[in-house]
Order: sequence, then structure tokens, then C-alpha cells
Amino acid sequence: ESGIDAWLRYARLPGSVTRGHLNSFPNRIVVLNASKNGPLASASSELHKGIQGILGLDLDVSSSGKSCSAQNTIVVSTLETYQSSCGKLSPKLNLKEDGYWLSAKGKSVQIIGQNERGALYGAFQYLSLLAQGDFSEVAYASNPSAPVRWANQWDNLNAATAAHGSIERGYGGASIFFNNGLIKDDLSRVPLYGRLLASVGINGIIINNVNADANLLNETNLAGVKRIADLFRPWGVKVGISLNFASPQVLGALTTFDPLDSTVIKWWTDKTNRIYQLVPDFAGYLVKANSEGQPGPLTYNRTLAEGANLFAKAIEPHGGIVVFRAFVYDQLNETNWRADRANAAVQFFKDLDGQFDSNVLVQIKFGPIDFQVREPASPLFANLPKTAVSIELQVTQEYLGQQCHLVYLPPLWQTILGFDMRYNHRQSYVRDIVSGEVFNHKLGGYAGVINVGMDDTWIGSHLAMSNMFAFGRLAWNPQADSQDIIEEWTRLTFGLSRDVISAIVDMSMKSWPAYEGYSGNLGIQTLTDILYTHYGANPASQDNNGWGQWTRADSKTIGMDRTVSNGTGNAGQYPKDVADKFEHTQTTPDDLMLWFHHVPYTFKLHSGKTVIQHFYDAHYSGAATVQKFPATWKSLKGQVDAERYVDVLYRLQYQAGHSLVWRDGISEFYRNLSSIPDKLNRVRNHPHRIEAEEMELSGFTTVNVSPTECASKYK
Ligand code: BDP
Repeated sequence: ESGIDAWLRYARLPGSVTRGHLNSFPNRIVVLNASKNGPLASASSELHKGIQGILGLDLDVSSSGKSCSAQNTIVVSTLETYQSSCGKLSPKLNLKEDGYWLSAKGKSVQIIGQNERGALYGAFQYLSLLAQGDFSEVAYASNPSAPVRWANQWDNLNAATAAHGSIERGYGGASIFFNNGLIKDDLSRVPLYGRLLASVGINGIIINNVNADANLLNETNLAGVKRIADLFRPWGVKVGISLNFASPQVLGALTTFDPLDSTVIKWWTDKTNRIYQLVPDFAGYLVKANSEGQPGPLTYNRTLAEGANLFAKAIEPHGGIVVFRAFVYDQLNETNWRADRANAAVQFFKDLDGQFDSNVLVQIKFGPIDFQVREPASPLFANLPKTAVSIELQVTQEYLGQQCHLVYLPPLWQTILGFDMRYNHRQSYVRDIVSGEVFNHKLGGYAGVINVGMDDTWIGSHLAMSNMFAFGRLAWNPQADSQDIIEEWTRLTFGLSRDVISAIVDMSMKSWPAYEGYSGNLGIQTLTDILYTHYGANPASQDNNGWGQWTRADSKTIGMDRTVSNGTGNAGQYPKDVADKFEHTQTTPDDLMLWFHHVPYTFKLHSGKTVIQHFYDAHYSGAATVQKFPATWKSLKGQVDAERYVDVLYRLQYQAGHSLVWRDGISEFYRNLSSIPDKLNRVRNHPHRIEAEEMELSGFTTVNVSPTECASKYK
């Protein structure tokens, strides 16, 4: 169990579960009118393989026969083919693009997709039921919440090792796509990744870093992009790429990259036409422009919309889309108390509403800053009624423990997706804005920064894969229950043992609140190293930095004042009902108090605790929660295969230890700064902790530790 098959292991069910079901199981799979190497063909081979693995049955597979009489048969088809060869399906189906109908009644199973991709999704859904030992009769249609459900990879073209390209914020090894500035010869991981993505309804992928290398557009690499697209196509995953805005200059040797210049327009049009010659179903472009040093249209005094539309016009005749990232910010003057990076997206984009072409999708990070452990939903979601938008979530745990900490993310994502923006005083959940429903857009959707690599565990940790699984499930149905998702994932990944399921579900559901507890609470953001690594405790780096991620902590007070009356005005970027709520401490929830307000450490929260005592308590209880994880996991010994048992245990023990570093580092930092002691007298007083500098180990010497909070006596 290396992890390579993730949740698609198709492990044989025990006889006690299959008893009575094998005799009444269909004996063949019939696929109607499958295109060559398309998703229907994958559906059929996957069903065959899955049923063989799960049930030990070797079904006949055919593409003809008396398929319409569904007796003894699993029929797999698109709706159109089915209706033309077999007549109307009843009930009448209202399938959206990529949707499916799944009916399983004893020996008769129908898997009917709105398109081939939908049929593949239905097949995976059916296999998931079987793999969980669920033989109950079902008959239902399922449709995705939004048309765009894409993985974003931040892979670089350069070499991280001799053999593979690096991945920005990737924790699962080197790139599966690139090597030494080129696309790899060995792309054998690509179809395996496509299979995982398809199994949870992901229909597109951006293969390279948003900090994009123009060389991806050279002829050799475009031939490689075609090879990658050919390998993803059977899984219904369309390929797109991130663009470097200055490509016409850096690659094309033009003297300019001005988006309104005719030579630039021609350059991009030719490039786009060439891409579509090679990849006729190319998904589109992702663009990070004028952000964190990336080139963009502002250099030429053109608007961001003019920049986006440059690509939109080139790609429109081919049916592609342009995803333009809203992650553009400035306001990094820390001495100015009205400066606020959180304001940037709305300030850059609000006035452009209505100026984007209809095939542009503006991709918005879930919160106004950057994938922090707690943020309010980005106000930009409620400021672009005339523009199609999507939400960007991060599976790779950049600020959230980098796969060395178990942090199950759906509960965090759902605080955002379920947030009601009250646009025009009407119910307007973020999930309904990104689906296109609230403002009536055809386009809309989800991007997940996933960053799988060459590691057998894909993203670097077995348990973290539940986040990738859940990203797909939530993009399909943002109202799905987080706990149901982790239960399903656990059964598929670790089998049906009740102990294993309850242990993993319990740890996962507790993990985000625990991580928030020991890494930064009350909306102060993740108090991690902000300068570069984004890993480990470093509260001092949260001020005096040029990244606009500030706590504004001094010896008496803490928090960003984002009110309209006194602060940065950020609260006022939300629609009125919400703005009014965030403007005042009385109506701001505790978990966002320091996001919106600058208050004394002695400020009393709604809970009745002071801010400083809440800090201490939360850091202790968060760490205490994860202290129990190793013991919980050890209780499963013998019920989990040895390979994954050892790997997971190692990580949970590490997390338990690192949570103490977090707890003590943060608690002592604020104890020193505020001079207010912990009422329970825990801070600075940790009798059972083993101090590294007091240990002896040959070959090791004592050194000073930076940041100092992360070691007692700074050693
Ligand atoms: C930040 C990451 C950086 C990304 C940037 C982005 O630290 O590596 O390039 O976001 O999303 O969080 O563009």
C-alpha cells in the first residue's frame, strides 16, 4: 500500500459483506457508442477492473448486443446514444453538462451520462458504492454545481533534481510533467493522475505554475503539452496552461508586450491557433498578471480587463476560456494605518466589472489575503455582478502545515462557500455566486491548487489526500457534508473497519480547529513564518514585513482595524448587511475579531474571555487535541497495512511535537509582549518538556534558534 492508487484501490471486499450479492450481480458490461480512447472507454475498463478487484468477478465487456434489455447488464452510455438506440429513459432526466444518471437495481444497472465524461463520473460513483460494500438499490441523477472544476498545478519547468522539475509550494516531490525546462519523456504518472481527478469530477487542469515560464510556449514544449493532453483526454480532463504576460517579448523577441499592440495581438493569436492545432480540446489559459513581480498590462497603462481580453479574443473562436486571477495586490506600506492588502482585489477589479469578455472567468482566492487558517470570504465575490467568477482553494497546505500536519480542510472551505454575502439584502451564498446562479452567468466554478508530485502518496502524505478527494466532491456539490466525505474517503482508502473509520474521521474533523488553535486564532491569521517558508511559528515576522500580512501587535493591543470608521475600510467592501456586522465588535464573531478590529489584549470576547487568555487557552487546547492523535492511530495497529501505518504514525508524532513548539512559541511571544500572565499559569512553565539543548547526542552541537520563540532559552 504505497498510496499510489489513493482512494481507487478496489480492494477485495470480505465475504461477509458480499454474501448474497454476487449471484444477483450483472454478468456483463455493455458500452454504447464509445469514442476512441474517450471517457466512455475508460468507464468501461474502470468498471471491469474495479468489479474484478472489489468483487472478484470477471465481467464480459462488449460494445453491442441486446443492450437495451438491461437484464444482467451494466449499460454505460451517453444520454443521446441511449435514447436513440433504446428509446426514452424514464423518468425524464434533466442532466446538466457532465451530469449522470445512475440506476442500480439488482442485475440491472444503468449509467447514463449527459456526455461521455458524465458517464465516466457515474461509473466511478457506482464503483465507490460497491467498494464501500453498499449494494442498496439506487436511482438518481447527479449534476455538478458548476461547469469549471479544475486542478491548478504550480509546477516549474526548471530542474529540482537532475530528473524532475520543482513545484512551487509542492510537498509531494518533483514534477510529474517537467524536467530541465522540457516536458518529460516519461509521463507515466499523468494518466494515473487523470484517473484520480476524474473519479471526483475534476474536468480540467492547469499544468504549470502561475509564475509562468514563457518557454512552455516554444514548439518543443507545445508538442509536449499535446502529449500530456492526449494522456489526460481518456479521463475527461482538459489541459490548460498558465501564461507569462511578457511572452511576446521574452520568447517572441517583439519589442513590447502591450496588449493593445497589433504585433502582440497577432503573436498571441498565432500562438493560440497553434495550440489548438495540437490540442483541439484545449481548456484555456490561466493568467497571473501584475502580481508579485509578474508582468502585466499595467506596465503599459492598460487595464487588467484589457489584459484578460487580449487572450479571450484569441481563444474565443476555439471555445476556450481565460481564467484571470484576482490575486493582485499592493498597499504594502506598513506605517500607513489605512493601507491594507486585503482591500486590493476589490480596488483593482471592482471598476472593471462589465469590461471582461464573456469567456473570461475571474478566479478569486477564498479569502482577501492568502489561504490563511481563518479568513472571511473575499469581498470581491460580491463586487463583480457582471463578471463570471470562480473560487481558488488550496489543497497543498502551504500555510497549514505543509502535509506534515493533518488538517482536513472541507470545514474551512465550507465556512467560505456557505457564507451569505447578502447582495442587495438578498440571500447570496458564495457557493451560489461561483456556480453562476446568483448573477446569472453560464461560467463559474472551482480551482484547487493541488500540486501532486512524484511521491507515491501524490501530495506527500496519505491522510492529506482526503483534501484532494474532498475538493472534487465539494466542487461537484458544495453542500455535501464534510463528515460524510471523510467517511467515504476513509472506507475507500483504508477499508471497512469501524475502528479505522471512526479514528480517521474523528482526527480529521478535529484537525482544522486544532490547527487554528495552536497556529493563530481569532482571525489573526496563521502566525507562521511569513517571509518565505510559510512553515512553523514565527509571530515576529507577522509585522515588519513587506507582504502586507500584519497583526499590528504592540505591548497593549493587537489586530487589524479594518473598520470604515477608524481603520482600513475593508469591512465596507462587503454588501451593507455584512459590512454593518463587521464594522462593530459587538456583531463581529469571535473567530474574526482580530481580522476586523484592533483591540487591547484585555478586550472581552463574546465568549467572556479576554483576547490574551483566549490565545493561551486555544494554543493549549489545540495542541492537546493533536497530542492524542498518535495514541488514536496506535490503537489501529494491525488494522492498517504496515506501510501506511508506519508512515502516518511518524507524521502524527511529528505533528504532536511540532504543535508544542507552536503552542509555546506563540504563547510565550505574546506573554512577553503583553506582560499579561496566563491565568492557569501554564505559559513559561512546562515541566514535562524535554529541552533539546539539555540532551546529548554525538555529532550534534547546541545552536541559537531563529525565530527565538521556537526554542526555550533560544537554543
Ligand atoms: C502565495 C504563494 C506563492 C504563489 C502566490 C500566488 O506563497 O508561492 O505564487 O501565492 O498564488 O501564497 O500567486
